[in-house]
Amino acid sequence: MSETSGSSLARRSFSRRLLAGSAAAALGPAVLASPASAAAPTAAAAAPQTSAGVRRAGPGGEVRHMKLFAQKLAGDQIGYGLEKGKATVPGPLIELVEGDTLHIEFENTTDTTVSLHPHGVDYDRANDGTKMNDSVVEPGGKRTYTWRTHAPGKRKDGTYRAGSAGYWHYHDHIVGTEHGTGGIRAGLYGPLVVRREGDILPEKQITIVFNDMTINNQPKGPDFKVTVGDRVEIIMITHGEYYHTFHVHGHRWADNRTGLLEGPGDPSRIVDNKITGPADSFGFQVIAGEEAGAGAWMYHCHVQSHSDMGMAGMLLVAKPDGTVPGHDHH
Ligand SMILES: [Cu+2]
Repeated sequence: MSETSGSSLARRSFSRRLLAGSAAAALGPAVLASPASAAAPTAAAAAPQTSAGVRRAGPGGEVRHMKLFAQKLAGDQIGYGLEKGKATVPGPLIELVEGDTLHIEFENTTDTTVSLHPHGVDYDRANDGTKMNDSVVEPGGKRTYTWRTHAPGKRKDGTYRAGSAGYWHYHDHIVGTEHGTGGIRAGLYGPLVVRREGDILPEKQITIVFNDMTINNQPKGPDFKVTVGDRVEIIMITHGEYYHTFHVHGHRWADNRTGLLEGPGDPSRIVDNKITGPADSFGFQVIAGEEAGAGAWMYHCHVQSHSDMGMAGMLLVAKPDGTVPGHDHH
């Protein structure tokens, strides 16, 4: 798909995800592939279709199971993967709907102690993924981590309790230091999306992680290819030592939970640039090329010295025939 040089690792994972073609394939292979019961509908499959063809998240409440492996990769990197030998940086996209429970059968195939610590979802001490709470995994070891989620509601005292929905992430919390500083630096991180029933589902998904001065642990930002008119979800996560700003050309989004407006009176601010610091995460959906048309649209950190040092890549919005106007294919 893209013609840039650099590590092919993350690009391969994106190619697999994006070129799989169908929306179902692009939607959280980790979770949707393995519901508790084979007969149980997945969130995507259960999604009712509106007249406009927009698919929405079905009800939560599923008990889901998945396997996750930690694995050494080339160049001192370490990644999470759904299968042995298939780890990627970032790790696989995990998607849930509020009310879902996820059991993750985690196996550490590396020669160092690793863990899995999530943001945003509910977990108890045994599932914290920290040394302090004795929930890390020795080399060769296995452990099942359980994450729970809940819908918003009212507490008994009448105050409002937030739901779990959001653009979150997971990462190691033990490699290098008890904060997982070495693990995160090596690539042990990935995206986690929790939807609310009724949320609009995307057709294509892209994960962009600013990790120190890299994007997805690549010195130059990877390119992502979509087709004009695709409903594209960008999941943006930051890790490491620095603050960045995320900017994408030709597209804008609402600075709220979903990145989408809920109606003409929605007061959410529309942005095309957002400051982001370590462990921040946000996401949004755009219609690829809706105003800008097909073309090579840059995304980058807008701290000038950072973009100059390589923190930039392309959102390649192809015409239906697959060509990207103005894009050099060498
Ligand atoms: Cu930056």
